[in-house]
Amino acid sequence: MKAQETGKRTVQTLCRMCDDHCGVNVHLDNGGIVDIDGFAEHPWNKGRMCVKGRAAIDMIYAPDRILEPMKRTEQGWKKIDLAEALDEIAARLQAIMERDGARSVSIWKGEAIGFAQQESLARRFCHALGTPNYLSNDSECYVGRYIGYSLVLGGLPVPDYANSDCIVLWGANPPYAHPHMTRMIMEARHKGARLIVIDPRLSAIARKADYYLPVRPGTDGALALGIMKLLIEREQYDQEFVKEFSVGFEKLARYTKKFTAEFVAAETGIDRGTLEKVASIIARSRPRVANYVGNGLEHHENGVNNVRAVACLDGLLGSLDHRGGNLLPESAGLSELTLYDEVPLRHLGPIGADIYPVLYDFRQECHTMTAMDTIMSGEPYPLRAMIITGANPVMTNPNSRKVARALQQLDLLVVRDLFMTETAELAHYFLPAASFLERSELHVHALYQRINLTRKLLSFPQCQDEYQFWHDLAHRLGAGSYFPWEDETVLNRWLLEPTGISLETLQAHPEGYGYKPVRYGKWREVPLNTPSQKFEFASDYLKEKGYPELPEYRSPGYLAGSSAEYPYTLITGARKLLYYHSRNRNFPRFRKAIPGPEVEIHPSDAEALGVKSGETVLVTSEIGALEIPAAVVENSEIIPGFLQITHGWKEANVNLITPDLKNDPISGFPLLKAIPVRIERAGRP
Ligand SMILES: Nc1nc2c(c(=O)[nH]1)N[C@H]1C(S)=C(S)[C@@H](COP(=O)(O)OP(=O)(O)OC[C@H]3O[C@@H](n4cnc5c(=O)[nH]c(N)nc54)[C@H](O)[C@@H]3O)O[C@H]1N2
Ligand SMILES: Nc1nc2c(c(=O)[nH]1)N[C@H]1C(S)=C(S)[C@@H](COP(=O)(O)OP(=O)(O)OC[C@H]3O[C@@H](n4cnc5c(=O)[nH]c(N)nc54)[C@H](O)[C@@H]3O)O[C@H]1N2
Ligand code: SF4
Ligand SMILES: [Mo]
Repeated sequence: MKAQETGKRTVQTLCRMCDDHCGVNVHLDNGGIVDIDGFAEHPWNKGRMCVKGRAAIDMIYAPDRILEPMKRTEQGWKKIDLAEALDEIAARLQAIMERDGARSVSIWKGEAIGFAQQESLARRFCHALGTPNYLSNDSECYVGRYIGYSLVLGGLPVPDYANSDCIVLWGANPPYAHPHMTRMIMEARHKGARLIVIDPRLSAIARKADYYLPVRPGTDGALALGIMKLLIEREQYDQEFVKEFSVGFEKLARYTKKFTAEFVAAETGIDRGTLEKVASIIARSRPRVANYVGNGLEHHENGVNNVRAVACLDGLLGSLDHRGGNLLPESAGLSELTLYDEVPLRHLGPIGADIYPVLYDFRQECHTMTAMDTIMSGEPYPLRAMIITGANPVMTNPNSRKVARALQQLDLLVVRDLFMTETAELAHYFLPAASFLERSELHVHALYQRINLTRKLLSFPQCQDEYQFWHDLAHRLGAGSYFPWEDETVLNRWLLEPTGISLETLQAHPEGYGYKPVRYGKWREVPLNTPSQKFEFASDYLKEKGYPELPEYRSPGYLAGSSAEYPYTLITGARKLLYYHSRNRNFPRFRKAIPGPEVEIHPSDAEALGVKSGETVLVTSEIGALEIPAAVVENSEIIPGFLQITHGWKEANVNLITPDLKNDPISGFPLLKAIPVRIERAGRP
């Protein structure tokens, strides 16, 4: 690394080794980072850090990090000068667009570019080219929840755990996935809040719960409707809110009648006693009930409707925007980088918008798995080029074999990453990206309505930040006017303009600067962002599109028709503390702690199969088979008949066996958490 300075200094910024964005002190010596610890004044983490955050040093200085652009040739990878690489990429894009039109080019941003600003830059580049084909990890993450909640109440709320009397976690495991959310939950518990955890696995957070409901995957909608039936029958709901601020209540109330305790138990596996107890606790705690939905609900064929059912609870309980309930944060009002309002792109036929119109309506984003089919079929039009930044879809998208096959057929694939990933190996050009400590951007902590400026602390000569990359490429393509700002600092000033907050103010407030005080009950003054401007228990918009207007429950496939060929059900993607999707496997100390992939299996199933921990088994789904060591878990850790495999391991990539065609019809989300499989011994290790 080129030392840019001498002496020691400490800078406060945000960690982005995960999406929690904790405040951190970064200690530098002679321009190199020597230590990172928690920043005590940041309200989110209050000085604490997790082990992944400290490993930012392992990532930035990893021996296998690639710091120079590379071009794939017949003889293998060759180093190439950055300007030359950008010239060649621009020329090839130009040629592809001249032949097949701008929409033959697509952009894919991944989870590592999870700052809103970086996503917006990638989207803006689509506008610069005139292609509607923006793809992202979000079409298998978060958007299912976003759509579900937005349909009901006009946005995705954030739980006000700290002031809650009852916290209900639906398919989420904060100790591993959002460590500092756990702190708030535990503080609330300390003050007397009840914690209810709904999860087919006895997860780390489930172990701390007052009530743990081992629900069958994909059946949360039935549980939520069963709870609502009891609340409505007992008139334990917010009648004023329902009368004044909602639509569709009568229809929902009629629909819930089907969700008797017997029906709910048959679907979910949760007995009458537990259902009634949990409904009573929730009723007693209203409106200070914080329902939080994690990834567990959206990776199902009926994901959005299950999320909608849970979202309806916020209206019934009066907890929407109530202290201790679920808050709808106000926006920071930054300048808008995306241009969809000025120049709509829908008429250009975004990939997948015909099959999943709701996904496009709500997110202006294409459907990644349909894009794979489009690349291979050329239908409805050719998709020839792709730029991927901050994603590793060959590991993280369902049916990985298809993803790899499709990406290999592109005329041009450019990957921006820090490492030579399974996806980057297929690229024509590898461009080294600047990590989060090598760029400066704005981040909003919605819960506190505070804005932070992250600090650029070091740089490597050929590793461009996201802004510089899009800027330089757009300028080469004659679309420089879309990226007029000289660098990311000038861009940050422009973004801040409408807020009246200066960059200097943010620099002086590393703990974040409040842009608006948090207000409760805003819906009394400001209409909700739904078509009726009210809380929608039933949705005319969905009905018009041919979907159920109510959050209708459908039995998951494995329950509706259990199969002799695939008698087990596979859950995937439960987070491990140390690993982040396909990331962090190259940190030796992490490898030592969690050395490899495993399939988690209940002891009674293991016994029936004659399988012991550590033994290799074969897990087979409709689309493929995977050899993987077994981990026999404790008795109550998973429901018998269910298995769990975490994604991101190239040694046993579970997405080789996850299907890409069994999707939620509303969001297009893949079925990743209830896949029919069989499991058998594959011989001794
Ligand atoms: N360490 C680490 N942290 C991460 C990530 C990571 O890869 N590693 N990824 C980040 C990202 S992008 C995301 S989206 C978040 C996800 O954050 P979370 O949603 O909290 O993710 P998980 O830890 O997998 O928790 C999901 C839980 O849902 C359960 N589950 C599966 N199916 C069902 C179901 O049908 N119903 C119910 N009720 N539960 C079900 C699983 O058993 C699992 O315990 O994590 C973020 N944080
Ligand atoms: N089976 C199964 N599959 C899943 C899930 C599941 O639960 N089950 N969960 C899904 C979810 S929720 C998500 S969000 C997706 C995530 O899927 P992806 O978006 O593909 O996430 P990663 O695998 O973490 O890939 C991120 C890449 O960005 C690189 N990177 C790190 N920092 C930077 C940076 O600053 N700039 C750039 N340009 N690159 C950087 C990393 O090295 C890494 O290769 O995975 C999904 N896949
Ligand atoms: S939870 Fe850990 S990895 Fe995530 S932002 Fe905080 S310190 Fe970083
Ligand atoms: Mo995600």
